[in-house]
Amino acid sequence: MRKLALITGATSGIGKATAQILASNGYNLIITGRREELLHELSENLINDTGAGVLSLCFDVRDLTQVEKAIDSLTGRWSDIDLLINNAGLAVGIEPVHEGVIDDWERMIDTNIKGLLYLSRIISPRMVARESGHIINVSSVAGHEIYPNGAAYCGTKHAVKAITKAMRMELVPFGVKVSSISPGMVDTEFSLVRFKGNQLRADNVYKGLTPLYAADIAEAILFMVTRPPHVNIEDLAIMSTDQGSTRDYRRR
Ligand code: NDP
Ligand code: 8X3
Repeated sequence: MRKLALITGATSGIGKATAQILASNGYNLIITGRREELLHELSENLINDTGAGVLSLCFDVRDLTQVEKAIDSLTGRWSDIDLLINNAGLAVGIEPVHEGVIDDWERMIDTNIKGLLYLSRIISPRMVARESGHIINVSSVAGHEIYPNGAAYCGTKHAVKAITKAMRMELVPFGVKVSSISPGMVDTEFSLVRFKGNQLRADNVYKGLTPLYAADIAEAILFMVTRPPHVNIEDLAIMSTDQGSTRDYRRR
């Protein structure tokens, strides 16, 4: 029988690639994001290409009412989620704290931290009741390292690391796995969002090096979810060969 995964932020990048690989490897999916037309397009493609059952839910993870309404609407075969992937997230802005844009900070904190907590709060009780399930939080190298002009974003990903560890301790008694994955630079819409639509600045991030691609992270997530029941990957850190740290790159 196919397992059921819910992926936040499946309209693009890592979330979309993860949806594709999980649908091809025996999962039914609930895909979520704010861009409804992209969800529909992905849903149709996944159903046609893989035969997976796919349901799309359009909501903003920052809005608790929307999150509750969406998850409460799940019934029957869509209600018992085996795998929650808290992937929706963003960096926005690249200013030092003394020039920081408060709205940018609020977007990052509300999405990367509060959204992840909302989804986990609403979905984990059913996992606890069934004494099975797996939650994977998409963290970052920015949850392990810090860099100037990244105070708020690095802060959110350090928070994801702390939340993941605490959640793991809390859910161990119920046989629910909690993991995180911590990628370095991945070529997605991430930089376009960080630079507020400035394509040139976004392209420069990946110039002269080979970054990770979303499919690389999706493959790692597939590895994490296909470990035997007694194995839980605590955190999987993954960098491109051309990246040494958040500040060291090999560019040619
Ligand atoms: P993308 O910008 O390509 O994808 C981000 C996804 O998050 C989109 O599907 C977007 O969907 C969704 N999203 C953003 N805000 C919200 C919101 N408020 N409500 C619901 N969905 C939201 O970036 P990535 O794929 O790279 O990012 C995915 C995760 O990976 C993030 O948590 C990011 O921090 C992390 N990460 C990325 C790295 C990178 O270098 N790319 C490196 C390390 C970690 P929509 O716009 O439709 O709502
Ligand atoms: C994204 C990677 O180095 O831009 O999480 O913070 S980095």
